[in-house]
Amino acid sequence: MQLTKEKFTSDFKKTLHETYAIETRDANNEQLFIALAETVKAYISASWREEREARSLERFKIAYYFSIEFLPGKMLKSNLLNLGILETVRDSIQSLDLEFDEIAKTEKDMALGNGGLGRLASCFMDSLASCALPGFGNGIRYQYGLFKQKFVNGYQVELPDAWLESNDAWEVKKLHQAVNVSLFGHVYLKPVKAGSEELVPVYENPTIVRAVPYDTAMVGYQNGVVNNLRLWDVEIPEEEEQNYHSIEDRRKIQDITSILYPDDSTYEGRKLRLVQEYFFVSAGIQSIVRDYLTKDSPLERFAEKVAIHINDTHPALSVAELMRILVDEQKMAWDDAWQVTVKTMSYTNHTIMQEALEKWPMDMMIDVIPRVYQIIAEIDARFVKYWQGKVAESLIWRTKIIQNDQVHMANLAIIGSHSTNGVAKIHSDLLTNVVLNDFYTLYPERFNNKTNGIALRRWLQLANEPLSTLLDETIGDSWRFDHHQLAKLANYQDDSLVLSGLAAVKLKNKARLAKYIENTTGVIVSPHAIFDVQVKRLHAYKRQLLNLMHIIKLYQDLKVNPELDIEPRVFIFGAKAAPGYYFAKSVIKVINEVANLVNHDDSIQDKLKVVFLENYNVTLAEIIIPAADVSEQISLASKEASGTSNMKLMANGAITIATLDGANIEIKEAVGDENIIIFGLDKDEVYRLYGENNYHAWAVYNDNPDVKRVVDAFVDGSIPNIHREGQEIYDSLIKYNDEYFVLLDFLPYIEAQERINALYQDESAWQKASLINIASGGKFSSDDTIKKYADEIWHIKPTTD
Ligand code: 26Q
Repeated sequence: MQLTKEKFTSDFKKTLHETYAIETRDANNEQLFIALAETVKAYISASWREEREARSLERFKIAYYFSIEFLPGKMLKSNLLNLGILETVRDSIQSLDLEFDEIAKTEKDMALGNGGLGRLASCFMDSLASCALPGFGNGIRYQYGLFKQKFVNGYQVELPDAWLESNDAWEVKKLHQAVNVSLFGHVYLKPVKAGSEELVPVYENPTIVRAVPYDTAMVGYQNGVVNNLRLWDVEIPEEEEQNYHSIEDRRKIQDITSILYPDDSTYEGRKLRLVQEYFFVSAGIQSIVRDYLTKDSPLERFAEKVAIHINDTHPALSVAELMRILVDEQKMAWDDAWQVTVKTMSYTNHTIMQEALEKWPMDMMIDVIPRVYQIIAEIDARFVKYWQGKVAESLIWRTKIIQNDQVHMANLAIIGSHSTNGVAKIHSDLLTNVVLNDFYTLYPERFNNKTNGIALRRWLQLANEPLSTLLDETIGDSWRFDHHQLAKLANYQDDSLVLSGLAAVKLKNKARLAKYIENTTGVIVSPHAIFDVQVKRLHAYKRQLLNLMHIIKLYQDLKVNPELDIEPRVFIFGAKAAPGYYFAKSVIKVINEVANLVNHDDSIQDKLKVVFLENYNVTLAEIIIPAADVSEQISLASKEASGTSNMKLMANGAITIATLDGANIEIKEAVGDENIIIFGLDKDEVYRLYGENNYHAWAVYNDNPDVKRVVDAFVDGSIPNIHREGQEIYDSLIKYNDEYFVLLDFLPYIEAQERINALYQDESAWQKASLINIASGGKFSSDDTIKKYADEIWHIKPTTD
């Protein structure tokens, strides 16, 4: 948009007067932020309205991205960047003698997600708008986002994240677009009239709640497009007020949108979670159908105008809910409704971990959503009938939706949609060849891969301004619009000026992180040391433990030989553990205690520092990632579906040390073997080990003194201040036979770390590798990913074409 500094300054002052009746000099940063956000929101709203009108007239096909998590982080800078007014606003604020960055910092992170899956949804929201694609988000407006993490005595403690306390500056409540959602009670079918064959469902004693949408604008990158993220809040409907007398009754309703479940990669079959899933699915689909019905098109053609995407199985009830609305409410014949539903729905799988696959007890479903359960049972019965006689009976029993009184949500999503995709090549291959092979036999045409991507606008332009400026100076600024242009940087791989420029940028980012580390932990680190980063949720399969064991080994080696020739390194961790995940919490505690030990030991001459930063979130990621030299992507091969921090880190010039897992494999293809450090078992070896069933962790431990010395450190008292945690880790490796083959990959990992050390010591070789990584970052832009979803799955087109 066009905006002069003067116009902005006057709009901003006016908002401040109207909101708080104060002058800029009397306002605190929170007030300044709200006024700033309100001013910007007014600019956005104008295009938002125009956009809606234009779209409803032309009736583009729209994709709705249903996700139980969104993780946008802060939105001020990204909105300003995308509106094209970041510099103007910065200038204006500076001229008012205010600190723009300090004001921006007061915005609360919108953390309505756990990790990769939620952040991916938000990168996709940015890319949809930036590619002018009509794609809208649908989710839950949680009162509390993901818990805030604190360390007390080295232990993780969880605190509530009341992000709405100072009100979300960006949302707009749309009361008039509220819908009712029906839960619990009983349902039976009765003939429409006596003697009729046609049956209608009769609901007895349902609990009716009101779903109220809050819309947040998703601004496209300098293209005038504004999409919508619709999050649903729960209220008690006015007409039901008389049924809710006690605070307890009201609380039960409010609970529906109160908290985000803090689990990641595990399935927790809690009733409230099922209620949440149905709540946002039903509200979303009702509002889509209602919109559609205002445009007098027959429902048979619904899928020509609407695509609904199921982000992991959490919104898989969409299949049954759309069937319910079409059949029960719109009186469509079952077979016609089924055709429409399958054409409308598509599904992404984000994990192959068995313990993450959602299965709901039949009884719980009958209790919470009785009519929807009946519909799922009918879908299942028809599925069985359809395949009988066509394929082996055993195959049908393995793929049906309801098995042993449990509803398998992935089965529902696959059977009820026309597309199932994995999130990296290896992951999609494992789905078709192993995990979902039975479904692949039934529906080979439904399976495809869509490798994840990241919003480079946030992860490069916003998070790494020094690098962005250097890129502008070196290759021009076209990369800001077309990420493939980043490849031009490769032409400068032997240009010593560019290489030293990159080194200077990295040093600057590391100095900023060093300051943050000192301010938050008191630990002083040198920006000249290697910054070795592992940031992601804490999970056994991601193997933070392997990283820790390398640190312990370095420490032991330095104690024996303080003159050991290693580059000084700072190991930086950021990770939250699910509150009930004891093993993960023990790993955090032990890392913190190793940090304590190492950071206070003068004898190792600052060659080793360890910091575990509290409360890893989007904002912290924006500080850590640009400062990383080394990116740790060390999951057990086959376990990490894709990973996305791997992409963010390489695009910011970090060298990846990785197993052949997830998107690491595609990063290796993009940067070339010499610009990434690969080690460890590959997926075939892992599967072979599973098949042979003769892995003996104890033997690896016992036969190898290097392994033994490190593992013993968990129990022999050499790490002070740990209690049962050391024993728990020891037992996971030795007593429970090392489920994630940490010991098998340990020595290859040490050797790979030695390659990292040697490469870093060759400064120009390191810089060159770093440059090639940045130049290859464009291949992981979520713009490309989302265009493939648009073309190949949703069949939606840019509105600007
Ligand atoms: C399920 C039931 C009850 C409560 C919570 C959950 C739950 C919540 C979140 C289960 C799983 C998740 C999140 C999964 C996730 O983030 N997966 C990651 O998705 C990324 C984006 O595709 C991939 O890059 C990662 O590899 C994958 O681990």
